[in-house]
Amino acid sequence: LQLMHDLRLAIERNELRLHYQPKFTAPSGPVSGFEALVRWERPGSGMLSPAVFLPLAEKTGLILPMGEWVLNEACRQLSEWHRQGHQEWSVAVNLSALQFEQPDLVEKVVDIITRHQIPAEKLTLEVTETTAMLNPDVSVAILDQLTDLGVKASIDDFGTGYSSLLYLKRLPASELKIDRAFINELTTNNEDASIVSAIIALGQTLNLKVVAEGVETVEQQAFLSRLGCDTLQGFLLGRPMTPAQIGDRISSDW
Ligand code: G
Ligand code: G
Ligand code: NA
Ligand code: MN
Repeated sequence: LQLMHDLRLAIERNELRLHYQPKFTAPSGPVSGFEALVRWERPGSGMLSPAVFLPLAEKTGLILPMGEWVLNEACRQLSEWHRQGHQEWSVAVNLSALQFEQPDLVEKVVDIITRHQIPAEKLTLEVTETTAMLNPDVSVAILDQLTDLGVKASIDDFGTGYSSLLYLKRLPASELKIDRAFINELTTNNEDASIVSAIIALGQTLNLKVVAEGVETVEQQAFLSRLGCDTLQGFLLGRPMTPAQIGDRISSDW
């Protein structure tokens, strides 16, 4: 309960932070963009992971103001990177189910990309497969509106939900993100290898870019690239980091 009280104040007290994890064009770059991942710098508790506070934020509805803060801050950061010359970079923001179905989502997105003057196609909204399939007809309608703006949609944690392929075909998404669970043992488990190659083939058939998350070894990197996976993300290539750390990487190896 104290946590809930503090979380309510975290936004106005400016205690939320975004870390950014790079996404690389397979096999080995360049960086195509970053996924924004929220953290809470709670006084006395250090940097809290979203695993600790997101469930509470969702249950209490605090995810709505928090999610709006995340979207705005990620777009602000992207506009800064664009001004620094990285116009090819995009940013991806995770949306919870409640956020995805809030009636004024599209209005808020328009507002924020206009405020920061970022090209709509440089913003990706990640929704999990489970969220997208909760109310598939509603999801199609929301994604249609976002796609009309030029914003991209990514189906996150793909393979862990219950997708109807009929709906997947109708969903105006531009990206499938293969869940980390299938990447872990990709190079040692034949079943995982088959599933991953089937997802990549499905993505190609449906004209979706395929992203693999949780890439931790060079063997996984090579395997995924050989199968035609478009984008790689994971600790091997880059951990979630602060904008300052990203600045250091730019001047050394990106
Ligand atoms: O960032 P990891 O570093 O710990 O993230 C843990 C989980 O929290 C992941 O499932 C991630 O998708 C989710 N997450 C991180 N940031 C956000 C956010 O801003 N909004 C939502 N809805 N989920 C997020
Ligand atoms: O998919 P989600 O949005 O659920 O993923 C974000 C979470 O994944 C964050 O907690 C991030 O720290 C974690 N993550 C990112 N790359 C890797 C990786 O290579 N290995 C593992 N185990 N976790 C990762
Ligand atoms: Na995600
Ligand atoms: Mn994921």
